[in-house]
Amino acid sequence: MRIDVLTIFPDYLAPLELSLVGKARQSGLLDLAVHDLRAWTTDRHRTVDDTPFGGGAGMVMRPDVWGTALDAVLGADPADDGGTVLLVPSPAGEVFTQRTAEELAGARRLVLACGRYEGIDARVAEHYATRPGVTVREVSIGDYVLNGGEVAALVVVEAVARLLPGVVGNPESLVEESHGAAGLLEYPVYTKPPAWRDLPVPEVLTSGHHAKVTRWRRDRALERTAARRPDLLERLTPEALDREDRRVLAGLGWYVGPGGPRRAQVRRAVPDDAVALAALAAVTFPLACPPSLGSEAIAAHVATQLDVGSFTRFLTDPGRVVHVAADEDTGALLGYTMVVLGSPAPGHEDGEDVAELSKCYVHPDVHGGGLAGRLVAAATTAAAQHGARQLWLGTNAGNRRARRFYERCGFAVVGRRTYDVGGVANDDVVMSTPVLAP
Ligand code: JDH
Repeated sequence: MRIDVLTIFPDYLAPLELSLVGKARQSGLLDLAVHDLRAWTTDRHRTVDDTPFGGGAGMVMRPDVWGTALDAVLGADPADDGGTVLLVPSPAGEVFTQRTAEELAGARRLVLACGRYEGIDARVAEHYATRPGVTVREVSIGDYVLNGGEVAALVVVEAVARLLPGVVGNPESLVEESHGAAGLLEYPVYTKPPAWRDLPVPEVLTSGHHAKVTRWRRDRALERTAARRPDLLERLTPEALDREDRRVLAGLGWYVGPGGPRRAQVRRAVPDDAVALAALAAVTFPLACPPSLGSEAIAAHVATQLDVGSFTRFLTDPGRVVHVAADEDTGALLGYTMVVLGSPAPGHEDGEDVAELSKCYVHPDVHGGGLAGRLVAAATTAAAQHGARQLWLGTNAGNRRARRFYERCGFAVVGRRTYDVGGVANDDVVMSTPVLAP
């Protein structure tokens, strides 16, 4: 690849002679030249700038000087086959990303025009965009203000050069880069000594347990990304996230919807939630029923027990605690739980310290997204705060997925009961968990 950089501060580009880029240059993979823009000035003062038309502060770089310089540099190309990209660093450019670097690594030739002052007369980019074989890209290396394009040129050249075949000493590091934890920030890294200033290396890394190391690194990458780059997390697809990923994300306040990870809030329901709760219940309840149960029985239950009036009563009953999981941005309800205080398990005597988890449902679109665990945790905490020491629930005997989920939440099967749905008796298992005092 051939790279030409034009600047009024050629010394600024000296670092390009060093390290990786220098190596690529020596090996002939990269042919780099830095040019002093003032070489193409014709006046005694070697002027490159002038006052802006339309007024305003500062100076603007003259298009005539840039035109002469770029014509000379572009024209000196013996193999002009169209693979030339003219890069103009600008605070108003498209953001330069790894994707941009990958695209530019495919070009035969890059020409970087480094402006100063308030930038380069806009006609320069406009003019060269019409030149056959030249693609103009105005790029910004980030949302901060620099004094000129030189530092951006250094960034662009280093990011592109290391992608050229043979430039990076260890090509495995490039493979790992693109196929590693794609879309997540890197996990933290450690080396010797194993203890430094009272800080040990995380034990798992010295355990020799490869699978555990891989999982630990993935968890740390997820944590970092959630904390520092939630925008990256939001761009992941659901398929990119396994069960353990979802568990970790749930603990960080995220759930995985059909469009990927999103922030979810778990909160106490308010009376205003009644309409949305009834709508959610009408979707979730039928899916939790055994196939043997007729649709009329289900419809009857939904219409009489899960209607807006019922939820309004639940939400104003001091003996019930309803929690909802809601999308943090849209407010859409994703799931809910209801705890009935002072409700003894079937076949057990009254107890003020026994509560029933009478409902726990999550919208099918977000099943396996980690919300149910958070809802049960919120319900359990609320039960404890209301004096419960035992929380029980009934779940359909045929619903093994639900039973396994409650087991993971700390519930154990303690008995059976029959449960009426629309006049049809159903076999439930009864599960219970001790609740720790708050
Ligand atoms: C090229 C000159 C200096 C500074 C106007 C813009 C208020 C215009 N990521 C990046 N930041 N800055 C550059 C960059 C800066 C440059 C040139 C690149 C040529 N300058 C300059 C400020 C303005 N300013 C911001 N607004 C909020 C007005 C030019 C860059 C890159 N790449």
